[in-house]
Amino acid sequence: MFNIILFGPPGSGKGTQSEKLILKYGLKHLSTGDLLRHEISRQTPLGLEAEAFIDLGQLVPDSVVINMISSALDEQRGVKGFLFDGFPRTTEQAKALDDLLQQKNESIALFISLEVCKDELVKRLLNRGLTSGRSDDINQEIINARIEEYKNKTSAVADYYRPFDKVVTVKGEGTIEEIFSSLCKAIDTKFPGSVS
Ligand code: B4P
Repeated sequence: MFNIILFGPPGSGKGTQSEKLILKYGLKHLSTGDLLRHEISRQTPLGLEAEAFIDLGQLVPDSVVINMISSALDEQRGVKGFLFDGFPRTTEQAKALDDLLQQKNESIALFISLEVCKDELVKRLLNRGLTSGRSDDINQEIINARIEEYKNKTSAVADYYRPFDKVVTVKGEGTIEEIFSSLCKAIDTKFPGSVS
């Protein structure tokens, strides 16, 4: 399997670029943000618990997200690989993902970090908030809280993967096509012949 983590702060383009990468490389998209929003829309107990954290711009507790990803991995058979989007967001989640993959004799091949300045992140998220209906995108204070959570809890996840020579940094500013092309170049350089 060919498993990739697409990493970056809120609004860095993870979701946007994931949609394009899964088509090109034939991967299964696993977005914890999408999975949580699905639970919220169905008002399940997990969704109700997650909603309280998301509405404050905070991360959902590790145990909730790890169980959710564990079930999602078990549901998928015969896939070429996974594109993890928005997961792992803490070092605890990264360790849990390693364990889950190891049980399947799998591992992470590549960790791609999208880099975008704070002003651009805020601009994109407020802009999405005009149409997305997402409660965490409409208020600048909540957006600031999400970016703080990223700095305090999530950015260290890159350090977890760095010793394994799996981390690649890609500039996440420019047009969507320009960034997609940089991402493909990063993947193809590291793994020639990985296209589906
Ligand atoms: P996510 O759903 O992961 O939300 P996100 O980080 O805001 O999305 P993303 O980064 O993918 O957005 P994109 O740039 O594509 O998480 C939401 C919340 O769920 C978190 O705050 C947290 O509470 C919780 N959560 C999720 N996973 C968790 C975990 N593992 N542990 C704990 N909690 C978790 O899009 C942003 C906007 O920018 C879009 O409108 C897009 O069109 C635009 N855009 C993208 N690229 C652009 C470009 N190049 N130029 C201009 N605009 C661009």
